[in-house]
Amino acid sequence: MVNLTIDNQKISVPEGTTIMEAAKQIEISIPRLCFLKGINEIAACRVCVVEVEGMEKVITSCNNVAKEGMVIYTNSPKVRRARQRNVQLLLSQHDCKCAVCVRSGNCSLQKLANDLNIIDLPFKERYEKDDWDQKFPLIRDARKCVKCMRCVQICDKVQSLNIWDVVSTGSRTTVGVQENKKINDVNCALCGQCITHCPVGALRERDDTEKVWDAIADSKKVVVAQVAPAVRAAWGEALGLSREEATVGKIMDALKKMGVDYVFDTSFTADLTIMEEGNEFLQRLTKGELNLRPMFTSCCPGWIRFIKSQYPHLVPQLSTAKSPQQMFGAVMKTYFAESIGVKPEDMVTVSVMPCVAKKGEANMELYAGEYAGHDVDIVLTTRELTRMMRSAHIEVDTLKDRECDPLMKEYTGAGVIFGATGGVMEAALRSAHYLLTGKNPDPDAFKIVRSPAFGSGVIEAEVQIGHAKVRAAVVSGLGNTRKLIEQIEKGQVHYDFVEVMACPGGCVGGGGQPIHDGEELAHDRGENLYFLDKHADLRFSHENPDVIRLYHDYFEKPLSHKSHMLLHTDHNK
Ligand code: HC0
Ligand code: SF4
Repeated sequence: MVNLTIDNQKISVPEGTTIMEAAKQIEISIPRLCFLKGINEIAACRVCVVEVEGMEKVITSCNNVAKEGMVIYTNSPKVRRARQRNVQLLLSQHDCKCAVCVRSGNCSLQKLANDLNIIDLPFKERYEKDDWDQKFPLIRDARKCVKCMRCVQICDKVQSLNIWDVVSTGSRTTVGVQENKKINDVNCALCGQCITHCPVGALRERDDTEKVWDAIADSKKVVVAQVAPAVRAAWGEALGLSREEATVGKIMDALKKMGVDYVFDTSFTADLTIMEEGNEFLQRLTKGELNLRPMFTSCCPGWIRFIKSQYPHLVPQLSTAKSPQQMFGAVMKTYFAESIGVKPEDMVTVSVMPCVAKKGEANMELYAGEYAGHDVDIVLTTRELTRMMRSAHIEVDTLKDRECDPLMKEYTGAGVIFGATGGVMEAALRSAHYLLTGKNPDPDAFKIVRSPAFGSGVIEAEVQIGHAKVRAAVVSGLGNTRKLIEQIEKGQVHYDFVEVMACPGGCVGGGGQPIHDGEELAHDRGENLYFLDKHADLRFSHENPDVIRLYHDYFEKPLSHKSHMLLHTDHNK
């Protein structure tokens, strides 16, 4: 143990403990900007400086360890002056137009400047400009980058893609796309993890909210929206609502108040996906199509971008099922449009997703049907949804729980858990059990595939369904996925069915969710979805009455010709 004094309090900590950690143990929170535990501990911002008695210069606390006899001050005049100066230097290379920044009110630099009582900038502002493709779903604004390196480290250490890098040298050292390339020319998965870990507004999603307002204002257009499972677990965080208050029914109410004509829950097509993908899996399992094993889930577009660029030879092993988002778009523009007597070209389909890659998925030519253009016309992130609510001056405490519209109103708990890692697998196993044995299992029979700590990596399970043994694996985070695939490729592990989600913890931890600097909330949000499933009236996708009717009235049966035309795709294209 090491004994030291911090702000006049004596403390003993294990050897190797950083000064920042030691201070935390006695409830002293040292300001920081670039620090991300275990991922970015490089003291790039120099905000976490402290004074050590006997040392002339202040030192950073995130990467210096506590030593025997140290006497430390975390808020002395010397520290305050140094910290202020360091933040002023950061501000001088940052375009401080907070009023026109998406992160205003949610920006760590803004908060620091305010907390440190910085009311003037003695340095000349000097920020870079960049020529960025504004149509790309991920937008970088070089003028706002403070070179904290978090994006570089997240993309490298957590997602294993190294899209960002330190470019140029000397005083021109900055962050940019690897090898000074254009973002379109590298293999960004669009997971958005660099956005949710950016402390300022240098990274964001493409704003598509105006397109939705235009569609709503166009009297010739019928606007039909869907809301993804994981959005319900997080939207309230941005508006100060508790988990209990922030129901999905209130999102539906808000969408209607904004002028959306019909509202649906993507959990409905999550159930439909289980019918298609579950049957496809059973076909591969029982027909012994060994060359196509393991079958990989295909609903996460970050994962699809990853497999296509990193392991193209494995693409045939993806399920051919479209994602629930795309299935819903296709069903809206066919079955639903026919039912309400609207031409598909007069319909605008909007999705609200916790994800940035869903914008890329919706834009793909692969998903432009013959009926009326793209399955999904506009994708909003959870953050964009809450911005729209604010700009529509909706008072959240006036929102009521509103059901989805008829025909595709129902959804099951199995559909809701799609939003957490392991959820797709669990939902599929529940229905596979029914399909193989004719009986429902206990709905919690396969909870082994739920991760006890979301984002901790891989979960493996061997489950018995009737006479069949299914070797399942669930993984989230692309770095974890890369490790798992390498093991599969080396023949070290063998699975029949693998669920992959690009974001740690699954969609609940998605790159389009509300941002809480440095705090990982995927676990809590996932628990929320499992709570909703536990209390749902229906917990098996195959029991969704609206899905059953959809097959009866329209698709006939899973994997029918019509299903193949509308609900499946060829990922090889
Ligand atoms: Fe997801 Fe989905 S579960 S990818 O995380 O499968 O974004 O929430 O909407 O499509 O349903 C995201 C969330 C979805 C889709 C569903 C799947
Ligand atoms: Fe890397 Fe994901 Fe950011 Fe793309 S979106 S640069 S893959 S972290």
